[in-house]
Amino acid sequence: MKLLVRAFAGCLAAFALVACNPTPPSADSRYDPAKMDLKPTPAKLSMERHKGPFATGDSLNMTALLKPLDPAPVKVVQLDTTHKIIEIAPGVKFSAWTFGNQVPGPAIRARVGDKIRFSMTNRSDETAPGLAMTAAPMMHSMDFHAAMVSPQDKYRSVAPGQTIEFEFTLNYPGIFMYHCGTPMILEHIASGMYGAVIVEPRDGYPTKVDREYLVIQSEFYAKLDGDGRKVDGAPLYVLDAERLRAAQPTHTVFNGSHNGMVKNPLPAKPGERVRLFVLNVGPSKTSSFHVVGTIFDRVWMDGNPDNQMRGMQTVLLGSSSSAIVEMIIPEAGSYIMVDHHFANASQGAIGLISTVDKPKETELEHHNMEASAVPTEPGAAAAKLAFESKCLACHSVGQGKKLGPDIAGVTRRRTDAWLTQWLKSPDKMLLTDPDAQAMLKEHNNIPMPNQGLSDTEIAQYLAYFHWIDAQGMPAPAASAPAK
Ligand code: HEC
Ligand SMILES: [Cu+2]
Repeated sequence: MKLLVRAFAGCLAAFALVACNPTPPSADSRYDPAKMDLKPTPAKLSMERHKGPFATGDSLNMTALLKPLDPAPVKVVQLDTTHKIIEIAPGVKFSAWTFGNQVPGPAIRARVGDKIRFSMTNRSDETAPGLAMTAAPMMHSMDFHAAMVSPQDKYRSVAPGQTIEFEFTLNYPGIFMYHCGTPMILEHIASGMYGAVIVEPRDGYPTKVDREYLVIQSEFYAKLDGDGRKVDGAPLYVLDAERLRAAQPTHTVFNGSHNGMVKNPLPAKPGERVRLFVLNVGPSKTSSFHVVGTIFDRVWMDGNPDNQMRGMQTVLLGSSSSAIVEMIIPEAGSYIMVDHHFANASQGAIGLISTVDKPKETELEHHNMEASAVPTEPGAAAAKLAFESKCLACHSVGQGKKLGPDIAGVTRRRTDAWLTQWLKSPDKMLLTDPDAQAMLKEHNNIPMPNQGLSDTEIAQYLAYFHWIDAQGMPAPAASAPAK
């Protein structure tokens, strides 16, 4: 009986909900296919190449700082493909393929109902200033997730020197990825060919904010060039196809650079409401996007306010997923954007929203600093990359103690033989070596896990450590006793 009554009451409540909150007709009509443009005109291909700038259009945004919406109902956008060297981390000069000559490519900002009139010349065969022929000219294409068009017509691959033009109307609001879709797609994306289209709802967003920024997460898979080529004296890095297929990035970054926006934080003032447009490009990793020190008041999945969640700590973004997150900056401070998959954050997916211009680096516990140059000796350079992906979670270079000691000065306090022993089997050393035991005690009895390193890798780490200590970095205050 009791059950019956309860069921009946539930029914009433459900009925009341439906009765009081009918879906407004306007909500339906926003998604009415009859009102969408599903008949784009065919793409045009020509041999007339664009000259001059690689990206033009009033709706384009080149940095994290977003311009307000350009009101023109037709957005004319030119994004050409180039091959150029970009710096993904201090000293890591990577042979990239781009849209609009930057990685990520420029972001298009528009609104539902706008038309995008797009054109692209494949300029991968050019050697303009700033471009380098480290990658052969090749086919490229453009795939807009914001469009509803035939992929075979609009997203076809175009040869070096060819220009493709097509138009489409924005039917849905959101933050949409664009990328090159030429096989191997994975290689084209990992080489830098991606960007974002921000599509506002027809009537704009339902909230007002003080700041708007774009944050794009992506992975790089870099290795030293097999031919030992150099750029301005620094070693050239190229795509590591093996790591790419194994989904083992060397760098995971925001807006194309390691620790992007740490040195130049996104400004905000206490009490302000900040809207971040976050896109995870991947190509192969998920982002657990979080901002240390505040809570996402609103999260609009895929950037559409109809997909709203409130009071979120973290937003989970698969490859090519996005979200608009809005938060209040409560008090003065530096609020740390991270991928809370900390293995990704330790590869450089870190940035700041800060109430001060230049926050002190030592105040940023989540910040993984590193030496600003790169060793020229290939073994040491390989170890630096490996160190950044495997060791930075527990060690810093010149930024003080983390779980383990600061590595700066380690070759002055230990002999090479001792370090070799340690890296080969820290577990055994902790059983037998008094200096290792003292170090363990100093580090809250947290033993360093055996890293399973080969003899070659160990020799490379030693070369890297010697290189660090040759840079003249001051030894940190709290370090292990000298040996
Ligand atoms: C999970 C945390 C962790 C990781 C990952 C880690 N270490 Fe350590 N490391 C430690 C700790 C903790 C110590 C201090 C000794 C102890 O407590 O076992 C240490 C000590 C060391 C030392 C000795 C430092 C000194 O001052 O004598 C070296 C060298 C070192 N680690 C290198 C590395 C390298 C290279 C890697 C990556 C391949 C690495 N560690 C990865 C935690 C870690
Ligand atoms: Cu491409």
